[in-house]
This record gives sequence, C-alpha cells and structure tokens, in this order.
Amino acid sequence: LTLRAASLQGDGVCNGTHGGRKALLSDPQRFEAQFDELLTELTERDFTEPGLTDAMSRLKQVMVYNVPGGKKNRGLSVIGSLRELLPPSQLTQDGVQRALVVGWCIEMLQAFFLMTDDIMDASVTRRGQPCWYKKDGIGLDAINDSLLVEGSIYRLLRRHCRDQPYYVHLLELFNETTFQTELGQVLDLITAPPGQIDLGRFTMERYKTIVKYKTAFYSFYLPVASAMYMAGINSEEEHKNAKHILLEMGEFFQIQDDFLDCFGDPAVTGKIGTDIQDNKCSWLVVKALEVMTPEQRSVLELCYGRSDETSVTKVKELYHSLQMPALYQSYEEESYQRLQKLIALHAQSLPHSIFLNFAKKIYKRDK
Ligand code: GPP
Ligand code: MG
Ligand code: MG
Ligand code: MG
Repeated sequence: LTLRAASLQGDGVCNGTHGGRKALLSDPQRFEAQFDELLTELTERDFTEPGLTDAMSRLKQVMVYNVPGGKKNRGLSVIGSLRELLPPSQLTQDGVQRALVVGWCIEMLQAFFLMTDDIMDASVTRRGQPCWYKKDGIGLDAINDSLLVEGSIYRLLRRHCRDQPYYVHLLELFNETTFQTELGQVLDLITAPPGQIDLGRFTMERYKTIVKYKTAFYSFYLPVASAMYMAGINSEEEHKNAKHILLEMGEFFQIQDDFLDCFGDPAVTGKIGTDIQDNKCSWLVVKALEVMTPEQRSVLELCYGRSDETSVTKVKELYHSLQMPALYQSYEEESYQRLQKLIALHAQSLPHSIFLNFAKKIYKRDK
C-alpha cells in the first residue's frame, strides 16, 4: 500500500488535468455544490409518479432544513482521509465524487439522529434555528421525516456505489454504526429517567460506554472507516488500529459537547443546553460528583434533573464553585497529549495525518 503525506496535497485544491470548472474548486466547495445535485436526484429522478409530488417536496424541505447546516467535519473527512490513503494517481474524478457522496450520507445519518435526539431531549434550537419538530405544524411528524432522511442514505449509496467493490462493506458499516448509535442512545436515555434523580447512576464507567456508542462510532470511526474501505483497506487489524484512536477522540468530543451544553455560548454552538434539566449522565455531573462534599451532593440531589430556572442556576453555581471550567481545560490538555501518544502507538501503517487532521479540528473548539 502506497501512503502519502498530507502536505503533498495542500489544501485539497484539485488542479488535475481534467479541465472544466470543477477542477478549480477545493474539496469543501465541491462538497457544498454537490448537495443540490443529490437533492435533485433524490426528489426528481426516481419517484416521478405525479401523485408523489407533495411527498417529494416535503422530503426536499426536510433535507434542506436539517442536513447542510452543520460544521460538516464528519462529511468532509471522508474525502480528506481518502486523499491521505491513496496516491493522486489512484484517485479519479469519479472516486472523488463518490467520496463526497459518502460524506453527505454521513451528514444525513447525523441529521437523522439529531432530528430524533432533539425530540427525546426536548431541545429547542439546533444549528441556530428552531429544532425541526418545534416548527409550526411539524411536531411528531418529524419522526417520519427523520426516517425519510435515513432511507435516502441507502438510495444514494446504491445509486453511486453499487458497482464498487466496497459497496457491501459500506452498507454493513452504515447499518452497524446506526445500531451502535441507537444502543448508545438507549443507555443515554435510561440513565436519565425524567423525575427520578439517583446520582449513584452517574459513574465514569457508565459515562464512557454511553458516549462510545452514542457518539464515537458514528462521528469518528464511520468517516475514516468509510474512506479505508473505499481505498481497499479491509484488514481487520488496520480497522482495529484506526478504531482504537478514533473512539478515544470521540469520547473527548462528547466530553466537549457536555461542557459546551452548560458553559458554551448558544449564539456560537447554535443550541441551547438541556442536560441539567434532562437529568443526563453528563461528564460535568460525573466529574463534579467525584470532587464534591456530602453537603454539595445534597444540593445537587434537590436541583438536578429539574426544569425550573432556579434549580438549573443552582446546579451551574455548584459547577462554578467546584471549578469545573478549569478542571475541563486541564482535562482537554491531558487528553490531547494522550491522543498524540495513541496515534504514535496505534496508527501503524495508516497515515498519522488522518488522525492529526481530525484532532486539529476538534481540540479547543467552542462550537
Ligand atoms: C449526542 O448526544 C448523540 C447523538 C446526537 C446521537 C443520537 C442518537 C440517536 C439514535 C437519536 P446529545 O444529545 O448530547 O447531542 P446534542 O448536544 O447535539 O443534542
Ligand atoms: Mg441532544
Ligand atoms: Mg441526546
Ligand atoms: Mg449534548
């Protein structure tokens, strides 16, 4: 397997010999541009029966509202990783297009999760706009809308990758990852029963399992594993090595998400936190429990998992008096160092840049 350094590719601008306007675009620009094409494909090509017009225009509306508004780190890392795994001579224009499609499929999987997660978490905003289910006239119809988005993933994979040797690998990977995420969501939900406060449930062991399953597999292993299969890297050993590093990154990513839920700026994160109200097994509550006095624990017992503002404020005051922001910052530093070591130890024959690029994007983030 020929591996190449990230620096050779520069910022991903393609100045290949194929000519045409597309060749001048960077990967992120091509990625953006491709969304409309995929949307047209999904809503105008296959189901042309006139009776379905209204359904297709709903699908379009759902996709436009829920899919493209995020940071797109996951989606873009498919092509990013593929460029690290293959020498340019082995990456055709079509190969690039397919990697972008798979990237959008990951963004769609994420949209599907978020649309339903927001219902379960009783969230209000997402990506700086009202959650889809909160929109007038939508409500729980959002459940079916989310299933349309999920189903669209497999329509795109079939259309674009059916003839590729890695097609079945991708299908199995997407299915497995969806199930893992749903298992994580189930643990997240049953560890946070509404109105039943039991601080004894919030252990670090439980926390780690929840976040590995609900976040790390789909956010970190899925995009890189997709690129690996697309590059023809199927060996269990290499996937195991990548997973080892990526799940660790995913755990830290969710710790950041938990920190930002309480201490982030909604104008920046695009979402208003709900973890305290929702009785969630958040990193903050787990770490706070490790350091608080029995008196502080009784305060927490009375205030956690309640939606009135006074209780929420008291929990936040408690976090502040326990210096949680400082604790988090030193944890972030420590975690970054650990990750560098993990990459040096476990990346083996995989280009380290895949992992380092990902790490660069997530450390010190505020959104
Ligand atoms: C993040 O949890 C996890 C998910 C979005 C996965 C949901 C999985 C499903 C099967 C629906 P979170 O609730 O902390 O995310 P956020 O803070 O973005 O709401
Ligand atoms: Mg949520
Ligand atoms: Mg949730
Ligand atoms: Mg969260």
